[in-house]
Amino acid sequence: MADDLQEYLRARRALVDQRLQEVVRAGEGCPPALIEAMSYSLFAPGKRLRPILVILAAEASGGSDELALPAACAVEMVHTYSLIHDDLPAMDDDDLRRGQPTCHKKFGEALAILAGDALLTLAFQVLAEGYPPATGTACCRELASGAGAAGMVGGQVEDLAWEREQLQNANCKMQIANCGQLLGVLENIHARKTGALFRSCVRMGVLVAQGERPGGADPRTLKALDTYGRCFGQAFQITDDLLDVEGDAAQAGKRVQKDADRGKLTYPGFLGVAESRRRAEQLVRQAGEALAPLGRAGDRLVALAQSILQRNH
Ligand code: GRG
Repeated sequence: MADDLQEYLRARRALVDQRLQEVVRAGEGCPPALIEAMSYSLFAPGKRLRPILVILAAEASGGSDELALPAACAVEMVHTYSLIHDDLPAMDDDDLRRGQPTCHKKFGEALAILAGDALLTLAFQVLAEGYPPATGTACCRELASGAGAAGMVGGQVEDLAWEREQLQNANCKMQIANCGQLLGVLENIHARKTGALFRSCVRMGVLVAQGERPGGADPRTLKALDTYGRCFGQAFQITDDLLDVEGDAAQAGKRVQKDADRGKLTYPGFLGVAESRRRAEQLVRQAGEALAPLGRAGDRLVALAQSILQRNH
C-alpha cells in the first residue's frame, strides 16, 4: 500500500497543479505582478495534502477525482492565502516557507497581503463556477465556515492572543495548568486554526460526490468523514509541532525550533515528545476506525492518515 499511495499522491498532485495553473491563468484583467505573487506561493513545493483529502473523500463517497478538482483547488488556494498572511511580520514573521523566501520577503508586504486576498476570493469563484448550484452553494458554505471566523481565522486570533499573553505574563501558563485547562485550550485553538480546514476538505469531498442526490449527501458518510477529518487534523498538528522540535529546516522548508522561543502552546511543550507521538498514533487509529462504515472505499484515506506519522516536512 505504501508504494501504491506514493504513486497515487504523485499523480493527484500533478492533476491539482495542472488545474491550479489553468485557474490562475484565467484571471483576465489581473495585474501581472499580482499573478506572479499568487503563483510564487501557490506553486512553491507544498504537499497538497488538503486537495488530496478532498479528492480521496470524493472517491470514497462514490465520486471521481475530476469532480473533486474545483473544490480541491479552492481549498489549496485558501490554505496558501493563510500561509502568506501567517508569515507576515504582524503575525508569525517568517522568512522561509515551502523552501523559499516568504511572499512578503520576495514581493513586499502590500503585494503579499493582496496576493493572499486574491487567492481567498478566487477560491469561492472557482467553487461557484465549478459545480451546479446546490453543490456549489453547499461547498461555499462549508469552505467559508472552515476557513472563517469560527474556523481557521478564529483559531489564528486565539493563537496570537495566547502567544501575546504568554510573553506578557510568564505565569499565565502555570495558572491555567493548575486549573487543569491547558490541554483543552491547546486542543480548542488547533481544532480551529488547523483542524477546521481539514474537516472542510473531507466534507466537501462528500458534498461534490453526493450533493446533487435527492435529499443531498448521506449523513452517515458525512459523519464518518467528519470524524476522520477531526482526528486527522489533530494528528497532523501534533506531528507539525513535533517537526518544530525534532525537524530540520532544510527538509521542512520552514524555520524550526521557533515555537518554544515564542511561548507558543504546543503538544510537545505541554505533553512531552513521547506522549505527543503516542497521542498522534492514537488519533490516526481513531481516524481509521471512523471510516469502518465505508469498507474498502476508505483504504487510501486510512493509508494517508498513517503516512503523516512518518512525515519529515
Ligand atoms: C492567517 C487566517 C490565517 C490563518 C493562519 C494555517 C495557519 C493559520 C497558519 C500556518 C501556521 C502553521 C505552521 C500552522 C500549523 C499547521 C499548518 C497549517 C502547517 C502548514 O501546512 P502543510 O504542512 O503545508 O500542509 P504545505 O506547505 O505542505 O501545504
